[in-house]
Amino acid sequence: MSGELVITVAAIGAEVTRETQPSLPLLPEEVAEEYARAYDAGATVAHLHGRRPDGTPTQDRETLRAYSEAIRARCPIVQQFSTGGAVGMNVEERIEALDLRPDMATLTLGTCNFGEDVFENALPTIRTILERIRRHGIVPELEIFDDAMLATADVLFAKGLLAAPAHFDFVLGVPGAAPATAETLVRYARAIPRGCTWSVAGIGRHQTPMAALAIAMGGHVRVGFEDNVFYRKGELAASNAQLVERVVRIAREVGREPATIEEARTMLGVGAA
Ligand code: KMH
Ligand code: ZN
Repeated sequence: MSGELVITVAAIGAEVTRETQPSLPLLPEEVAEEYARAYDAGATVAHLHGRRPDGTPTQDRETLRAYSEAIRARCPIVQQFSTGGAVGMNVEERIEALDLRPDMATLTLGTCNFGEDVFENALPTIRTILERIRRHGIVPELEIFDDAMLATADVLFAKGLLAAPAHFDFVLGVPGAAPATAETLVRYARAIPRGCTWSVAGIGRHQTPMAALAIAMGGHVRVGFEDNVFYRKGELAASNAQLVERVVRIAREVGREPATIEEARTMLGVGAA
């Protein structure tokens, strides 16, 4: 079975509320505690969204700075800023914190339905985000929500705007985008350019089955409250760390170990903490 497993934890998101998940971290010290516990459990990448103290989503620089510094004081987890933010944010708001030079930033390669909403990533938006990512020397993570985004990836690789090795994240099970099925995951894993790595983020009840498939296939995994607030049907997850711990148990049962922070940084092409 192939190599060490990189586990990304998406502990915050833009849509989950304290009403649906009372343990959702909002303040910098809560966020740092949540990511430090997830790191101790085996996660090596922190996918980060900003929230105001009242829970309102924001990608504002000072919020992300406070989160980033608080996390860094607790653990050397790879820090990955969202540039997706929340539906309806304008592109400048989505990328204003990138001048803090996080290790990584997401780049969604197209527009898709997102439940009742539309997650807008027209080509000019993609180009603007990619230009800012490159300007600051940040490693992109390419977010794929449906088939058309893979076609856009092909175009960007062909034009030399993206190059292997790159890391993809398949976000599967968003209502209105690609379904979280084994068929989709196998097809997507085969479709990306040679030399690239991938992870899967299964939404809601799909989180654990998608993680198990990815582990068996040699891919990597994202879990966390952003994508799923339950531990099992009818039972809320107690913490993001609890979700990471389950992934680590599944991985060890099939002969994979969670990556060390050095292994994760090397695989993703990010420098030392
Ligand atoms: N909140 C979603 C609309 C990302 O972080 O890059 C977009 C999102 C993607 O979460
Ligand atoms: Zn996100």
